[in-house]
Amino acid sequence: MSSFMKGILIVKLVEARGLTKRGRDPGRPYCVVGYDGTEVLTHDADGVGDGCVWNQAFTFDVCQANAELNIAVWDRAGSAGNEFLGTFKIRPTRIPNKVNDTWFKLIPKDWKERTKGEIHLALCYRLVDAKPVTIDDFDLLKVLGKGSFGKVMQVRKKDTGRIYAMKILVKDTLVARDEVQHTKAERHVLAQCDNPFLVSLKYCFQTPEKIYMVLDYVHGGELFLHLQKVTTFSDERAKFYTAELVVALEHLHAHNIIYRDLKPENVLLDYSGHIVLTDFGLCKENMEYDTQTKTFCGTAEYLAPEVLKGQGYSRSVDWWSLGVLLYEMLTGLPPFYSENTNLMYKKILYSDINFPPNAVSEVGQDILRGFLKRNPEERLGAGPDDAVPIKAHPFFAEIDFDMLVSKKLLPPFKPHLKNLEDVSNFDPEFTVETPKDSFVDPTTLSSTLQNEFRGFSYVDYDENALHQASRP
Ligand code: ISQ
Repeated sequence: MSSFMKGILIVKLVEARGLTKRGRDPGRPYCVVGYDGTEVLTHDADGVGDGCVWNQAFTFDVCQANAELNIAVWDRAGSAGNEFLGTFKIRPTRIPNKVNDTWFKLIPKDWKERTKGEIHLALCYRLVDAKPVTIDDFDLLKVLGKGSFGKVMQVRKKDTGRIYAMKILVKDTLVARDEVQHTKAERHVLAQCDNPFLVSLKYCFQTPEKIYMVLDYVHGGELFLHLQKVTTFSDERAKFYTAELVVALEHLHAHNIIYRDLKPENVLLDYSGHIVLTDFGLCKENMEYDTQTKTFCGTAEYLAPEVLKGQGYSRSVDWWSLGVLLYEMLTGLPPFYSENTNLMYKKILYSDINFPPNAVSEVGQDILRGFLKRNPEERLGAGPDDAVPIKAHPFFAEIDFDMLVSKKLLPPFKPHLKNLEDVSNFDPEFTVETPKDSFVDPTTLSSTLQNEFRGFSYVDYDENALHQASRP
């Protein structure tokens, strides 16, 4: 993550050979190319068999050392309009201007599958001028969401054409709502964490009036919207999302961070249907497993009883919220839901968990009773081993967590998208708006308060020195 431009990676998908699925040539193979959280698509290949050609190049912003390039090949003419043909991952070298022209063998996502074929790629890393990134480097495309803090927009970086989500926060509002600490926490958490299921921060910069965070654009929209469409998810689908969330929360906890705001609105689906956790504004940093905090925050339906009571709480509050979310995915409503907030609080504190008939399997009920233990010390995941006993619960018996962490399990659902700028998975209430970086009166923030925002624009001095050194 940076406030400076560093380099670009040019990836050319040239051609494929030997692609087969169940003994036949695929009809319309295309590739999903992912680099450091950004995903793009090739067009369908010209020709089939060994004459399968794309000759299509993409440019990615390089913001992070050592990011992975993921290629997944699909057949649009395959079963259900989308058949998986194979994948591979590499970490492109960063030797400036060296073209790496190689064939890569496709591997399956699942040991039971058979994949065949190779993909011809040409890769080249280039340094770019180390000039600071500003709002002028982006075209504003759509509004994706709005809150009291500011808004999130879909943007296109003008030089590389890559699509990102930009969160714009107004400093005055952050100060007035006492949100400066939360925003700082978000900035630090995003900069610290590198996990496939956590949104990644690409650039961060500021003006005297605003903070700008440029994040991965997550195409599939909120899990909430997908759940609303179908009311409940199948056991398999709910299990898959819960397992990916276990890995995301485990990663935050390993960095001594409590997430505290797990709810379907903060869980997005990426292009392929994997989960991406966003919105780290409520994260509490520096929390060892037995450290307690007292701040009252989070969303009513998902609040753990100890938070409601104003008692100290620890990272096991996240396992409670995950239990609420899993219950909601399986039954359509949170376990203690009421339209009356006071009644809902009472239910969270005192009611038994009830399961609608036939909605939840025996093992499902068992793991939910573990997550929803009122005594935080008895809760599943409460001990120093954190997620270890959760992953070992029979509910997750079919999940291979090693495969899951490396995103090798095929998601049970793939969001529908017309193209990579498609915002149909976001709320039309926002996306119909004309996007603009609205004018804010030149701020009257005192220099002491401005100082509070000092850490936001991050300069990687080593990288900077590299750019300077490489100039003629
Ligand atoms: C990324 N993509 C789409 C929407 C988002 C909202 C908040 C944070 C990140 C996002």
